[in-house]
Amino acid sequence: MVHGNVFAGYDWFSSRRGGGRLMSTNSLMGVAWHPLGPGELMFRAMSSAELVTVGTEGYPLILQSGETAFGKPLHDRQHPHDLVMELAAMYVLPVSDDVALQLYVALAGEPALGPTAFPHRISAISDPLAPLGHHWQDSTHIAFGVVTAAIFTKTFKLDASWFNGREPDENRWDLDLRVPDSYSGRLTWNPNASWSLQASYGFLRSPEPRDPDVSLRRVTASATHNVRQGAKGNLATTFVFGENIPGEGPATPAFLLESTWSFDAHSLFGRAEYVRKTGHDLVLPSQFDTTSFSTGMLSLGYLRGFGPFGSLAPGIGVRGSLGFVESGLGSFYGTHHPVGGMVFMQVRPVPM
Ligand SMILES: [Cu+2]
Repeated sequence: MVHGNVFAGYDWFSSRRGGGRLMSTNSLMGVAWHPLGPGELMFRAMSSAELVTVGTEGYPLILQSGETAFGKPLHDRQHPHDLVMELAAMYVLPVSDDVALQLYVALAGEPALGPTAFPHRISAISDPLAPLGHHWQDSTHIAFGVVTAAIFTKTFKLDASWFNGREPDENRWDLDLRVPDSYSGRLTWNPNASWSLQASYGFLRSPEPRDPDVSLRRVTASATHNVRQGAKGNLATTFVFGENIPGEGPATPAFLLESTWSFDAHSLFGRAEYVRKTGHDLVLPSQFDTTSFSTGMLSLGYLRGFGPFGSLAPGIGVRGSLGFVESGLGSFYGTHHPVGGMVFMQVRPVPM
């Protein structure tokens, strides 16, 4: 199976910390599987060209935080994803009609922590930009060194990981392997065909290279709802809560609600977020390092699809956003309501 999603367009945000540029967010994924012994062996690979099409400095996304560029922490920009997003093998072994075991080993891949990461979510499939809570909710989706063991039934899954909790560095073409030093556990419940819920906990040792002595605990919970509407319609919605509890400084929560509604050639999508970020996260002067601030963003977009042409479904879209910056932060942004806009093209495979 091959899957991918490519966006290209002009991305712009207002305010002192904003900016605009042409960029492309993208990913390509391949999965192959084969019976082996009493179970099934699967290989997964996922790659992104963002190291070239976004570049080291990231793309403008006001209030965003996380990872580094040119030796400095990034702020108000979203980092590119690594060339190798996933390189993993997985073995699934049924032990009865209802229960199976799973072992996942990845040079690059995701541990059992957080919801389905945003590049894989149907509720975000038409949105070219990352959520502000990425580093509170699903940023571990690229970890360099992961071992996960799982037991699952038709409705429940319990998985636990031992992994490298260090964020990817700014050299996006290599694998930043280290001895695994972090762990996580997750319980997922799919009560019926429409709902998927998970809760997870992780301990990330030394996630940020600029603060090697600071470790982080992360708690997440999420709910995803998906419903088909007629032959060509679909409504997918995700709610995510994530909280970072660092060894030093205040704990900060992040809430996200996003939805994509597709009908015939049209898609409407939206995202609402509230995240508390510290002065350290937003790279303010050091006296604000342990002060946390309320930030938020409302985004709405529309995508018009064309074709399909063979197995590819191109489209043209627009996206607008309105940010919320609390009063203590206003002087750094020069506004309490930064706005953003994007016009873009998308190419993805036709839905199965
Ligand atoms: Cu990411």
